[in-house]
Amino acid sequence: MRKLFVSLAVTATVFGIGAAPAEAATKPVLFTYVYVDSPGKDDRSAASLNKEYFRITNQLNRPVGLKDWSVKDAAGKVFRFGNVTLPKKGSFIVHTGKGTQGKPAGHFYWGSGNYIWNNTGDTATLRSPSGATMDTCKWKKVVTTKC
Ligand SMILES: [Ca+2]
Repeated sequence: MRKLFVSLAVTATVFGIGAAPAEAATKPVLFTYVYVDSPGKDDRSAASLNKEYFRITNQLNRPVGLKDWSVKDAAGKVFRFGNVTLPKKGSFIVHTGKGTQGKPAGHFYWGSGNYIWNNTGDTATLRSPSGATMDTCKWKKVVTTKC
């Protein structure tokens, strides 16, 4: 076993794998947009709730499985992804209201009966299944936030 590790270490050095690859410096998946203020009156209708949403984007050149990845607001409300895979360089949009997961393609639904993202300030936190923070997006006023 020890011999195998040594051999791998040497191989890694020779091919430069030991050095941090460019990809490691990049967040694999990050928030690229949070549409915090649903247009029109906040009447909690399905259409209005679903016009509030966030978007995450895969920065990598390979797909990323999102099973049990979660997104949390500052109040502790949590959305958890099911067994879905974010395509390489692809994006998913998660709407606040109800809908059929994955329909249309790339669209998911928090399933909430009320708004999630506070217009006047909030923080979105993306976590991997281990609980590691992968990205955060903060805002302090009514904006269409580009993260
Ligand atoms: Ca809102």
